[in-house]
Order: sequence, then C-alpha cells, then structure tokens
Amino acid sequence: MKNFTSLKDVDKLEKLIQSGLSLKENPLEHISLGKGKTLGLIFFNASLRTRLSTQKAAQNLGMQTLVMNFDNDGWKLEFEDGATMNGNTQEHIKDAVQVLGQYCDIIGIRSFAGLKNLKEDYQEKMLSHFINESKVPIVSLESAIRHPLQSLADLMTINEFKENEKPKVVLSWAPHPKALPQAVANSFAEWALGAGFDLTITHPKGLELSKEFTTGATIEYDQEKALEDADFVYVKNWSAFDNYGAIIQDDNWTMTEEKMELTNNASFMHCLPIRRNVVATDEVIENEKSLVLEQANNRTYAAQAVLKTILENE
Ligand code: AN0
Ligand code: CP
Repeated sequence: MKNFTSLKDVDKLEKLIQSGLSLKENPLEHISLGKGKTLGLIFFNASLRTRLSTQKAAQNLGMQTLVMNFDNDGWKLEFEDGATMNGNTQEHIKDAVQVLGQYCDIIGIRSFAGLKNLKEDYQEKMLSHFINESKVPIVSLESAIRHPLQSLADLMTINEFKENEKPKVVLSWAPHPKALPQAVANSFAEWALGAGFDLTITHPKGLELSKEFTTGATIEYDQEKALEDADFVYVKNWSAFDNYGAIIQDDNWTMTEEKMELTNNASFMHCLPIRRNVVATDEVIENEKSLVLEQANNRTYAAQAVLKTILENE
C-alpha cells in the first residue's frame, strides 16, 4: 500500500480488517517496526478521535509523531500553478508538501469538504495536491468526500459483533443543526458494499448520495420500512447535492428507541461526535446495543493496521 485514501488503495480488505483485530489483541507486538520513523498529522479541521487514535497507533508501532493545526498555525496556501503570489496566499502547496516530506516518513491529512463548491469538493482538491506533490505515503484523516480510517474501524466493529455472514446494515440519514459533509456516509457505503454486506440507505427524498458510492445498495425513502430486520443501524447526517451545504432539519428522522424496536435487535452505530437528542436520543446512544465507543476504540487499531501495512510496504 502506497497511500491510504480510499477503499481502492486496499489490496485485501478482509486481511486488513483481521490485521486491525489482531493488533487490538496485542497492540505492542510490532513496537520496533516504526523505530526512527515519523508520522506527520496535518489538520485543517477539528478532531478528537482521529487526532489522538492515529498518534496512539503510531506510538504502538514505535513511531514518533508531529502534529500541526495547519488552519490556525500554517501559512495561507496557494493552489494555482504559476500563480503570482502578491495577494493573500503566503506559501504554495507544492513547497509545503515537499517540506513536510523532509520531516515525515508518512503524512496524514484532514481536510473537510468546504460545502460551497461541489466540483472542488468532489475533485478532492487538498488531498489531490498532497498525493501529487508528496514523495512519502499519504493517509487520509477525512478528506472532502471520504473518511476511510473511520470506515475501516466501522467494518472491524461490525465484524466483531455480527451474528451472521451477511448482516443487514442500514445507513440512516439524521437531522443536524449545521451542514455536514457526505464523507462519512460515502465511505461507509463504499466499504460496507466492498465487504459484501446487505446495505440499505434511507433518507428523505433529495438527499441521495452519489451513485459512485451507493451502487449495489437498496435505497428506501421510508425509514421505518428500511429498519425492518436490520442488524446494524448506522446513523449520520450529510448534506444534499441540491442547494449544496444548506441545513436540513427534519426531526422526524432522529433515531429513537421506538424506531430501533422495528429492527432485528440491531446495534446502533455512529462515528462521533454526535449531537445528542438531535441525531439520536440519549437512550439510543447509551443503550447496551450502542457500539459508538467500540467504534471509537477501534480507530486506534484501524490506523495501526494501515500504518503497519505502509511501513511493511505491502
Ligand atoms: C464531521 C463530518 O460529519 O464529516 C466529522 C465526523 C467524523 N462531523 C462534524 O463536523 C460534526
Ligand atoms: N470520528 C471522527 O473522525 O472523530 P473526530 O472528528 O473527532 O476525529
């Protein structure tokens, strides 16, 4: 694996999931693998889980980490080739990425969708510049349209808790007071389908995700119908393509205990952070069938499996 930015970078998905689960059993087994190597983590957005679990993963492999909040502490970046930089931008992306590569053996980058320019977001502007300019491997810590480390942790979690080979997994849209990216939902669909799960996506009309991610899933606009027989219910807000970045508040879509009762005693999943009693009620989040903390826990071992694969150059 050279870079880890999407499911397409993964050679053998099942092997990567098993590697994560085995690292969870024995996190320090490969403590010498990353000795003398440095992981740089560059953040353009807030983070709790990704920032700390990826550092922990690197430390478990004996790596050093350098972490930078680029949005607040970095120079304002220029992206245009050949730009005359006499305006606001202070450093060209190609200089910044090459310099980072001198200090780091692997670079992680988090850069959310701006939710203003659909085309720019779907071109993965920031991530693409990092991939194109970097001589060292790039790991996505959530890009404009994907969150692959989250999806790997989610699949590890489903593997730990599934009771049959092909569980029914439902991805259900939820309301949110701020517009959010499509990244978590896109990636979850991409990875759940890649793993061969029976995926149903439910959302109000107009909130369709890109077919690039959902081909193979059942789309069901009736949430209650979608929840029937579900083994796992993954709840997440995302923005619509129409009126891209607009806030959509439809409280009928909040996940409640009554709705969870329609399922096959399903486990509840969310990537966190979650707006309580908006996305899902306290009772759902704190129910014994809630896997949200286990998903967050698995972020460390998902990141560790990815870093190990890159370090071993497999
Ligand atoms: C982000 C999102 O929805 O993409 C990050 C989730 C891991 N969520 C928020 O900004 C609340
Ligand atoms: N789930 C997740 O990526 O959380 P953070 O945004 O806190 O990193």
